Amino acid sequence: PQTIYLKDYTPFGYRIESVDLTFRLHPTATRVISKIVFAPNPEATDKRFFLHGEELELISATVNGDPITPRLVEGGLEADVPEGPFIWEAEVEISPQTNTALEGLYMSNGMYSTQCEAEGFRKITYYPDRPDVMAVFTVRVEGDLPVLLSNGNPVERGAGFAVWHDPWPKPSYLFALVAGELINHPDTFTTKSGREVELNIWVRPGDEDKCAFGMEALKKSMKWDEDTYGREYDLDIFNIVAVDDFNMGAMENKGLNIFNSSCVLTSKETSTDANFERIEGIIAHEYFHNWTGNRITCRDWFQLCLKEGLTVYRDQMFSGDMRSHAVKRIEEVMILRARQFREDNGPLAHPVRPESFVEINNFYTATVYEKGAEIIGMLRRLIGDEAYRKGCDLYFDRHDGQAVTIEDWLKAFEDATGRDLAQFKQWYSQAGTPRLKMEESWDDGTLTLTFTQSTPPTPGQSGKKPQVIPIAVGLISPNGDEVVPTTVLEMTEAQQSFTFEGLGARPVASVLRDFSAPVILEREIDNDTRAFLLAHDTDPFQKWEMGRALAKDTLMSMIVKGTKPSFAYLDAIKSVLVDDGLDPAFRALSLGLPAQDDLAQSLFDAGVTPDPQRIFEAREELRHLLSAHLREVLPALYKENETGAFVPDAEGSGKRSLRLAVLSLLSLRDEGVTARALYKRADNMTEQAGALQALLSAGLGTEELQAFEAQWKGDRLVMDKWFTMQVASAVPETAAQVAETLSRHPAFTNKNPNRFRAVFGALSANHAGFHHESGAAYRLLADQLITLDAINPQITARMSGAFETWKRYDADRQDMIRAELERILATPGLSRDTTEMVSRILA
Ligand code: BAL
Ligand code: ZN
Repeated sequence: PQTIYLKDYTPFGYRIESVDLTFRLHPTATRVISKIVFAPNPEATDKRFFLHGEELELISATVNGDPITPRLVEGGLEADVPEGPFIWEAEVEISPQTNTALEGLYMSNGMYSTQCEAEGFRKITYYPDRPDVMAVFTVRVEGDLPVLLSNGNPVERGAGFAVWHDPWPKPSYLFALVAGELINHPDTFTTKSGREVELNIWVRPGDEDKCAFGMEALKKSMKWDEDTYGREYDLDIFNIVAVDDFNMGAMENKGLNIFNSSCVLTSKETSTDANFERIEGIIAHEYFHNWTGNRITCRDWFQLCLKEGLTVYRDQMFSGDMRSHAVKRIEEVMILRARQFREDNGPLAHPVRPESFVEINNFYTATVYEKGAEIIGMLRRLIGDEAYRKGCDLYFDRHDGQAVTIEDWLKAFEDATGRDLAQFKQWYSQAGTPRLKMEESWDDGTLTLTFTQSTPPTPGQSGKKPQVIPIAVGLISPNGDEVVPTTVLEMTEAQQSFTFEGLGARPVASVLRDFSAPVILEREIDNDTRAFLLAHDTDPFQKWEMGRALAKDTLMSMIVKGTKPSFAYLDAIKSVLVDDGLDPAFRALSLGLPAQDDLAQSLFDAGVTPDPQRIFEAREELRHLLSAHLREVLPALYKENETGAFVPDAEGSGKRSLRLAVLSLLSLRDEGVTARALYKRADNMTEQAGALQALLSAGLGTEELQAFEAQWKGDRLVMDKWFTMQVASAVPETAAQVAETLSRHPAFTNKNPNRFRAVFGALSANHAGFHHESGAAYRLLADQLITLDAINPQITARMSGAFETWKRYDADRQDMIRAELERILATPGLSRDTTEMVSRILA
């Protein structure tokens, strides 16, 4: 397969003045008729007329009405065209029914749906399928179905057809079409300039009572973007559609967002608090793309973080405003460390703006999304809120309607602030997580903090340069008072010292508050100091971080030295847990233990080969000890945090998360009596699934698992939870067997990405089960990926990331994983997606 390089970018030789598409829908023989007005692009030197096209049957083509025979070449066609403007017309045939890759136009449960980002439009018709070619589309959809949707505003509707016109120029990856028997949940929103917008959430019949929360989230998002960024919606209508078979979470097509049904449908009976929170964030994310992605898009796919990092940052701020910034930040950092730091530590590490790719679908990564968002957060922290808004406004004014680059984004901030961002820009080009070492010295009222930064080598990048690192610091005096409030230190050199003068007694430094930069902080700190900060820090993130560090230190000593957990940790956690002044959601997060995967990486970093079984056992041992140490407070906490009627807001979900964390520990002591009672009584999925999980993690719950299946066998989304819970809670020696058995369950299918992930995503996330010494899970996953690749390359490639950490483990495990990766790679006809991923992991 061909490698594409950022440095090779050249503009397309033609501009598009208009696109007219007609779709004659048929499950196996859809006709797509295109009429495109091209004109030479004066900014381009390469005038080759090449249109992308894959898996298309060309029926006919004309230029200015004259039939032509284009040259079919790899990945598309070429034709000789006139020097001036001309009209290209073509008719192709495609087969949505057999499109199991879920890219282009496909069918899901009898409805037609599209997914074009990144390069799916070329499976619909011949077109310059690149984001820098923006055009105005008119689309006629013909089909004997009640609902026929496309982008933009509705123009005409008749028996068996509908016409849509999108007045805003857009790249082909934002094209969308949906057709089927759908029911809408309607509403309206009046924009700040007084325009009324029709809003619809379209779902399959039977799901119409699961749209109300999503609709509220959409309206809140629209209002928030007006209030916070001054950005208003720009069409007469905004449609959201729920689709069961969907590779991603959702897609921001202009005026017609398409969602994985798991990311939009809610009801208290079927969705957990975590689902509600995530759905609110995803609806906001896709809506926010209207400005950050759609009106201003990416020049090429190397700039993906331009829209994704920024839009993730925007949805994070929105969720913080809707709920709790403190809790949200802790959750973000947990995700960043679990996914992005993991990626940065292994063979798949890449810069936020990669320099080359074989298959762009492989770069929708935690690095592009989550680290991309962290960069925006650092920029804002360095320049301040006002300058951030000024820079954003300039960016929107300057580039509306354009396809741009990271350079354009940063230039807007340089011009708005007068600041040089040349060094800051390295965050986009340098891969790897910086290590930030801190040393302290105290001299007669002056505290000096000396920081040294270094970034380990990553594939293709050996020598790393110093980055700009905003380090938020506060100082706490020995009596627990904050003597220096949060101050942002701006580090730019490899080593740098900062002093705080005029201090009375030697304070304790609270460093990297609010996780002000995506780095790994290394400092000499004992458990008493951690416990002190856990008790006194005013920064919620650092407070949580200290509890987490205590837990990690405790577990690491248990694993490496076989020690018993320290009372420092157990007592400190107890104090947090019973502190009524703290948010219950925060207390629940503090009770959580570091993940096994996180411990494995920390052991590896400390020069110890991680033993997955030992990690699992130590964590279980600590859970039992916590349960014993907290036995007097658990029943009361369980009782106090009962909520009344279910409301999926921050307050209710916070109390339920604490209550369920407590229940999980209680279940280790009361043989599941409390959890069984909750299971029977629960009127919402948060508590029903939470009770079942508590039982399963105590080795109980067989009957409830059966009852759950009987109750929910008709609900695909709830059944995904049923599949996941069993694999996630399986003990190491049975995890592969449980997943294998479930893969033969009549409700299992590898054609539905949610269901495949429910079983095999859960298997790779069950650390000790996946890495069991038998190698059974490695073999099972490889078997499944080999089969899935012929069906859905995107999901196969993504799931192969389960093996990315293989070099952490012992020689036997490495040999077994290498053999499975080589077996996958040797599969005849393996997709470009999977070939690239597996090759990178093996390299
Ligand atoms: N653009 C792909 C889906 C998303 O990030 O919104
Ligand atoms: Zn996005």
